[in-house]
Amino acid sequence: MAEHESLEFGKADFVLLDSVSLEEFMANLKLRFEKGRIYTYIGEVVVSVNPYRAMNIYGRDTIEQYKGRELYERPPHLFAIADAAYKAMKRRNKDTCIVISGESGAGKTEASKYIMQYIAAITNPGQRAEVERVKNMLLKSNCVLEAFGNAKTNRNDNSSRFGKYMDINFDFKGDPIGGHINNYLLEKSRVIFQQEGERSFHSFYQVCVCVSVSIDALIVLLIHSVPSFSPPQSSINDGADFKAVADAMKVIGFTPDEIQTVYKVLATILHLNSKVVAVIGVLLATKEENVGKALLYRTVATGRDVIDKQHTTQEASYGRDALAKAMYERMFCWIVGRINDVIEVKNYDAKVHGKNTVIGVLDIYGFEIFQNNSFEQFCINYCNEKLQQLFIQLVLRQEQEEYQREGIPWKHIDYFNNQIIVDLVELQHKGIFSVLDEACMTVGKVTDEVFLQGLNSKLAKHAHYTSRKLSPTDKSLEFDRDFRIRSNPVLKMMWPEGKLSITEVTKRPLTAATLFKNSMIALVENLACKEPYYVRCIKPNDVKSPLLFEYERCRHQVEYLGLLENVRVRRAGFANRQEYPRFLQRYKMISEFTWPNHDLPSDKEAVKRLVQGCGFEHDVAYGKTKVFVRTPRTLFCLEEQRDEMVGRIVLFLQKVWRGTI
Ligand code: AD9
Ligand code: MG
Repeated sequence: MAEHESLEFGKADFVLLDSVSLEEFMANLKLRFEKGRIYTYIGEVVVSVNPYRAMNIYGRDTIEQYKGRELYERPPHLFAIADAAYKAMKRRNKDTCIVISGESGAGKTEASKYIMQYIAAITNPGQRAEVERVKNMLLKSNCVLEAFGNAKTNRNDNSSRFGKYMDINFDFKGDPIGGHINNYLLEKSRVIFQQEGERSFHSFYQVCVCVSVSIDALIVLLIHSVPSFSPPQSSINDGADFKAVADAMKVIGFTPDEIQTVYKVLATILHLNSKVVAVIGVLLATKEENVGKALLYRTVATGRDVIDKQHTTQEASYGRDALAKAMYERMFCWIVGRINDVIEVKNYDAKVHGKNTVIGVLDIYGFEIFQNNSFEQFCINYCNEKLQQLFIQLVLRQEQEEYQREGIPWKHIDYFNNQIIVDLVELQHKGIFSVLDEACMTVGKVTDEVFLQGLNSKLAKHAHYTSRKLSPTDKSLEFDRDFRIRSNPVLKMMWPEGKLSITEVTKRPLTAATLFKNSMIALVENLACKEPYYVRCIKPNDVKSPLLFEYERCRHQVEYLGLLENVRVRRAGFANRQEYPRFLQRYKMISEFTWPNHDLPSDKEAVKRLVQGCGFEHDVAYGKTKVFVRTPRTLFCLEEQRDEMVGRIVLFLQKVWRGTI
């Protein structure tokens, strides 16, 4: 008996549980975790529990076992989902996406890297040099982005502090030819503040521990003269990581000047935090007075003129912090942009090469609650709510709606519709973001109180709103517009704006909240038009232990991820559905009634005859426009028969060509 069918390791698919209850679900999850089986299916969804130890299940031999195989043939694995997404893309020309969700530290980023490694390993059998180059860059980009966008938090030593969506583009052969990265709201407040036990972004520590000759002697000196910057103890090897990142940047194609400038910006930010204006002048090759001006004045519009207005002491220190944050954010976005320059597909001619399809991989920052939560935590958690809503929409609601539309008998299954939470945050005029925008537009002083009053007056009656005190709003947009650097060409790319005109100064920039909301809406729209595959990550405990399965902690995640509802819908439903003409097109060769063409009154009738002939009637339902297949096994049998027939037909044709028939 194959391992995934053995009871010793529990059920490989939650759909196969004897009865669907939370207790049974949890017992199976726990048993599998304890037996080192970290992956379990719900149909095509992979549930993953972070093992917190190195697992010997990602090597070349394992990859070979999953390559080209159907989902149910092997024990559950990320590779099977990656393969399913790849096959859908290659066989059916579909754009697909893999959405990885779960709370902070649950294993999303690791999963996304294994998925990318798998795709890299199974493609380009012809070893084309250009494709190998692209693959190498896509993989190396992770290393660079993690250095600048990840940090140690109390929940995760390598926590993603930005959201990442990466498209991998494939040519008609199914080989990767490029990619594109979208990044979402970097948690830039980390540059100036970290909670007890946490760190700033890895890049700062890497640049600090390194005394490498690869950095200008002057910069090294200046970095080491930063007062009061000693990284907290951690298991992270910043020295080794520094070398890996520097190497990855070189491979991707960052020039020596660009790399040096990145170090300069890091050093500048470190110094900004220590208030040394003169040093910054040297690092950024800008006049000392410019630095002083950027920190002590802001550009405002009076009538038809633009003037520089001096800050109060408090404003100036706020401005300094805002500048440090903005510099880091701009550098980060520039790095992403540079990577995109290199990996983006150029000159692809669809007429010559066929459709260029994509697999998108989404790895966002996980849901988190700290003791003090800033605007960024709010955005991170909103993003998670939005993705949960997409999951509900695609997996649960659409599934049920389709059965109703197609006239298939169906018993409705209740689930929590997350839309109400998403609306609370993003609804025009009434949502939290709108209230925040309004508060920011209030003439005079924008205070927390104005915002809180707005929330209380607009949302008091909302079932999911509780009033509380919130942290200050982010004003960095106002400050970073004022900082203009002219002498360093790389820095100019990070600050492309020239001198601000009157219209630009008076124009109200979109708030960070609105920008984020818009980017999330666009993200969800983009995901919704692709064929989605899901990885649902669970964090077994809060102490990073490979042995501990904290029952309550896991149960909570199973509940809020809606996994039980997922099992119920899946059990009641059908694994696969296809429109009649499409189904016929794929399988018509396996029945004498349909090959090469049928003479029945409709495609639906023809499909019925085909299915009858194969003896699968009990496992199939006929909708108005589609045929529904309940279990994947039936589909595999159809696929096998098809393969066999296609093989025979090819053999026959070869004989005809050779003239032996
Ligand atoms: V966050 O929302 O970015 O804070 P993630 O991304 O969900 O979070 P991450 O993938 O970074 O979590 O995993 C956290 C840590 O768990 C890793 O650094 C590993 O030490 C550990 N981990 C996660 N997945 C695996 C795995 N498949 N095998 C071994 C793992 N260790
Ligand atoms: Mg992560």
